[in-house]
Amino acid sequence: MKEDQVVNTGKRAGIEQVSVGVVGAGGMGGMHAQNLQSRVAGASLAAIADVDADRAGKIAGKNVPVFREAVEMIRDESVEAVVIASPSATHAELTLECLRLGKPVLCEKPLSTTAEDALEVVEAEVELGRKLVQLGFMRRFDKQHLAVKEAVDSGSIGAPLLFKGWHRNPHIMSSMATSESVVFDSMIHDLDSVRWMFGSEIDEVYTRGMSTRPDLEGAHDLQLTQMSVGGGLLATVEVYVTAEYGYEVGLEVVCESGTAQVAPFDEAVVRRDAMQYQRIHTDPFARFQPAFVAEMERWTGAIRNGEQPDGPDAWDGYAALVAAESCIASLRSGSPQSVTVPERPTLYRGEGLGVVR
Ligand code: ISE
Repeated sequence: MKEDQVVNTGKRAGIEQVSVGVVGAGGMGGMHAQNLQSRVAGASLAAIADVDADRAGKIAGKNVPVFREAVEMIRDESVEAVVIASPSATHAELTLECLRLGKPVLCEKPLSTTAEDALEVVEAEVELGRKLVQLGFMRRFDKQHLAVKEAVDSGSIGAPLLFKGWHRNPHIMSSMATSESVVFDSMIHDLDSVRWMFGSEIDEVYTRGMSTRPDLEGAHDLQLTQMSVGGGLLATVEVYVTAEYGYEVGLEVVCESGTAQVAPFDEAVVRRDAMQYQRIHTDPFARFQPAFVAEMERWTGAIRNGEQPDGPDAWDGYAALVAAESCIASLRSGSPQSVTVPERPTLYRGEGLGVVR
């Protein structure tokens, strides 16, 4: 693709298939690559980049080129749009490279490992004057989370009061062996869910935690965060990354005259031998498969139509990181911490999935 033919300015509106390059062949990158190869309408896997070429090659198969260097793949003319699913510390710099080239980018959470670096991405996009970045907050595309938000926004159960979330992984992943990585890699989803569900910024957080096993060397694998939101609402979020029994993301929003909550599990209940059984998910890929496909189709659909993405954006990625850093400060200090997010730039005030009032 010629660099002047930026797909999202409408110059190439009406393109049939968006050719997407994926950076990272690990769990998330592999899942996105496979979705692009077989589930996402209107897009295809153009290339995959990973330092482990064998791992990337296993996903790519015969016809998809494999790159060792992410930047080389991003710059390749065959790549019209980019999914970044490499280690979190590389997200901001690779997103900036996509912005420099005018290429739409779906960046997995977190946008960066610091709010400061995420702000650099926001500033680069504001400078560009149009949005190219969508963040991988896929819960916003989960049918159950959308149904809860619809019930809350409808006013049919009164004004929202309290967000109660719980987020459990069966086991800690090697890259998540610190209290900080539990916040940046896991709790970041819950912080975005609170902002999105209430359409407001988080004002204050109070995070406490415990280390449930000696081999974690003090890392808080179970954390509880209380929040005040949007000048008067409340939220509590439990994140437990060594829950063992399975993978579960729960949510209940308590409103004035009712509540809305995601169903525990959407699997059949089997009764046998005076017992009943229901399968529980063991990873996010199974639980959120439809949401991952929906977020990708929303993103590539906007590209095909020559429009800016309207999903969770770089500002959402930045604001969640500001809150995450306050959670870490609270965990360390043992006291509540305020969350100070500057005024939202005009670029991020449009209507759409990503809007937080
Ligand atoms: C993982 O990186 C994800 O993004 C999952 O959605 C989340 O539930 C999990 O806690 C993270 O480790």
